[in-house]
Amino acid sequence: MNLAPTALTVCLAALAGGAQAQAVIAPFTETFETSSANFLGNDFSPLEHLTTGGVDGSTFVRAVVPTDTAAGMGLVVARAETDPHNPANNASGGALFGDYIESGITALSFDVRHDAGTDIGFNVRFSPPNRFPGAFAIASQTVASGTEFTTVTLDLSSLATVAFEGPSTPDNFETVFGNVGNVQIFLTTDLAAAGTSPVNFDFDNVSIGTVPEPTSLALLATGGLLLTRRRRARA
Ligand SMILES: [Ca+2]
Repeated sequence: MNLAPTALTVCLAALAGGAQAQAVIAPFTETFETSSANFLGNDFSPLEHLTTGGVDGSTFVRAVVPTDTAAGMGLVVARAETDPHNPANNASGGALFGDYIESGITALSFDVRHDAGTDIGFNVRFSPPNRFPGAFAIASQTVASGTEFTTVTLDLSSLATVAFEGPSTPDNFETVFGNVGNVQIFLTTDLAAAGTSPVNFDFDNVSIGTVPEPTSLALLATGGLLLTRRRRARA
C-alpha cells in the first residue's frame, strides 16, 4: 500500500508514540497577519507586532536589540519554538515544526531589514523540541542597513549546507531535521560595530519550503522590484 498520509494517519502516529515527530508538514509562510505568532526575542518575550510597513506595506514583527546586551557574535534575535508543556504557545501554531526530511522541506527563508548602520550576517539554528543537538544553516549573504526588506534563504538540503553541534553525520541530520521543534535566528555579526542602539530587526514572511530554482529567484527579484516601485509610486 502506498497511502498518502491523512489527518487520521498523522493522529494515529501521534497516539502510537508521544516522542514521534509530526509525520508531514507543508510549505508554509508566516506573514504575521494578526499577531507576532508566538515569535519570541532573545529574552523570550514576544516580538513587537507592527500593523503596517512590512513587506508590501503589510504587518510584521520587530526585535529591538540594545547593542550593550549583545556583546560578541552568536546573539539570538528571534525564536520560533515549541512549548512541550503547552502546544498553544507553539510559534505559528506549530506549522514550522516537524519532519523536514519526510516532508521534503529543504529551505527556510525570511525577509529582514535592520537599522544597525553596518552589514549584518545571519544564521539559523534548528533543533528538536528538546533543543539538542542543534544544526546551524549559515546564510551566504549579508544584509545592508536600510529601509528595504531583503530575503535571506538558508539551504537545509544536505550535510554539506549545515554545521552541527557534534559530529556531522547522517544520524545527526536525521535527529535534527527529522524532528524540528525550534528555529532560532542568530546574528553572525558583532553588534558592537553598530552605529546605533538599540538596533531594530524587522522580520516578515518566515517560510519553509524548497530551495528556489535560479529562474524562480530571478522572477522573485523582478516581482520584488515591481512591488517596490509600486509602493514608491503610491507614496
Ligand atoms: Ca507581513
